[in-house]
Amino acid sequence: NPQVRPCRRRKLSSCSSVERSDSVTSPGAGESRVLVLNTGGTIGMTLHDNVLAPKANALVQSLRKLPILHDELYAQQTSLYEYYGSENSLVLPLSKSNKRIIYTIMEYSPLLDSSNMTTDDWGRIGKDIEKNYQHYDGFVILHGTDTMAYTASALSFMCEHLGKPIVLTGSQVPIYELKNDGRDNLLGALLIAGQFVIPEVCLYFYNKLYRGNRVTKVDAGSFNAFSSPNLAPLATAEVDISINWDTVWRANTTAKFQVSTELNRNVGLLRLFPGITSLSVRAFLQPPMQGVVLETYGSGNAPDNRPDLLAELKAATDSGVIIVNCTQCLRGTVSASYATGKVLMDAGLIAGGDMTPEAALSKLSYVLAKKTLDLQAKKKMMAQNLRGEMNIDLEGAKLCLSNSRFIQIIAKSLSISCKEELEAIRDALTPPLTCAAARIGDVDALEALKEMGSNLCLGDYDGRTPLHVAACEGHLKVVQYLLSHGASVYVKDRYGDTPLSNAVRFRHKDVVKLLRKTGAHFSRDQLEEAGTELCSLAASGDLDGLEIWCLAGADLNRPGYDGKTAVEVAEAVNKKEVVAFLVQLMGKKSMTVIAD
Ligand code: ASN
Repeated sequence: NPQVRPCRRRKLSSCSSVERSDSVTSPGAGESRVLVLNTGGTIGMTLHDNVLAPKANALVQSLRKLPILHDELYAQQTSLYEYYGSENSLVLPLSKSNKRIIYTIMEYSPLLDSSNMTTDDWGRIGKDIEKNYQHYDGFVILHGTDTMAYTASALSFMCEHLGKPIVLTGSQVPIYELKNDGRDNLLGALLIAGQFVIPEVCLYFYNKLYRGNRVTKVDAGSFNAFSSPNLAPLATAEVDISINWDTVWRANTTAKFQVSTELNRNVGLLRLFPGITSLSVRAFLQPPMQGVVLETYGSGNAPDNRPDLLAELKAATDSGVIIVNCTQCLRGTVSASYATGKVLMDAGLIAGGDMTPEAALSKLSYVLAKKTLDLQAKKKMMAQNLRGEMNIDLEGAKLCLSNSRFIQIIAKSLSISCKEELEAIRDALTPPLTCAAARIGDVDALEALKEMGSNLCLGDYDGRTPLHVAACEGHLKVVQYLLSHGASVYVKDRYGDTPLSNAVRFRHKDVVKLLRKTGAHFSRDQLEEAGTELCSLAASGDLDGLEIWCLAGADLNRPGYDGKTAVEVAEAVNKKEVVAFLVQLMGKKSMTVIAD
């Protein structure tokens, strides 16, 4: 019952100035919500009989006592526990950018050492994110380091049309020990997931944020345990958090987020070594095997003087097994530059580019499970860059300074020569130009700016992106264009507004519909406050306003501040046409829910 839920905002504003401490957020400062899925790993382990094993129901209690990871005073003053109905919600101290990150920990049972994880565990994580997607701004997954690169890769493929950050992290030393890396890793992951709309499955470790499907564990003992050999980090968190927005992958879609938990288990990794017998290769490739990552030498080479071996590989690809060629080297890509590499292409292998074996394996598992695709389509998909897991020619897909003639000309006239200054000019000029184009509905201008290398997702000094502007103006075509070029429906401007709230405010129904289709939604607080807004629209007979709020996802039965619903208010003021309209809207809505 929404009536009995304590209202945190009212409580906060009713604090006297004496009660208020510096740690209480100033009015208008944003709050964001992060869901932490604790799956296990060293971060929450303790010693039992001299070996480390996960300890259940201990993490939240221990975090509560750490001031850098929980602000108890703020929690008390804002009735945090009552509001979220659980003791598992914690709040970080105010961030540098004046943000409060409230995080809720969902602990798995049993907690696992990641060496014990299977594809079923990936499915569970995926489902939990899907279930809670609308309620949180970002997600952190606490996970053991041993198989974190596999889980991160798998989730990157399973999460289709992702629009919010998912950050995996863990530690090499338990958080309960005096000197550990768990606190820093958790804090960094929360700050990123709660403050930046990076629509990727990422891995955060030792001050760096990596694309999840690019990492591999390279050190069993050091805090610096992961490497992303073929892609620079997406962000570094040192004195400040600095995001490399040019590298961030974008979904380019108007489709809603969904998680595909279907995975094919008949996949495997086979590493070539000098003298490998054709017998063991044949045994490995036997049914039910359907997909194999062959880890080859150097730039994708195998012996070209071993017809026995090549015949086994060819027989397998002829019978429908997909074999992907990845290099054993930590860094670099496969290419058919040697005769010893070309023979593998002739045997029907697919070039895996610079994919890590972890990424190639989980991609195979994801692609092979696609029931609607035939073998040819699956092979084609394996060769495509689905989530930034392999390098392709990035022209046009990435902001590229060398392409940006317009910005270069300006830089030249200002006598600017170094890369950093050039980038600063580009970042300063891009948002006003793209926002101006969005304001007048000029898709061609946006296209031209994009061709020149401009990132259409950057926000201006108020954090307003071209999508916010187009949503205000009701330019449906521009909204469509921006969404299919990577714009995010979840970005909030400095006032906390999303493109959806802008489109509702200016009543652009078609834009609201398209944003909703893409997965945009109001926050929990906005939905709770919608009751009062609906009542006032009902009282003034504003049918148009009621319809747009309904399209935007408001619950027409939600009561206003005095406990009355919009229908009751309309009845009280004798607005029969409003009552009829609301009843009709509610009927339509329940029908679409059934159809969905
Ligand atoms: N064995 C542990 C795990 O993967 C290692 C760690 O988390 N550092 O769960």
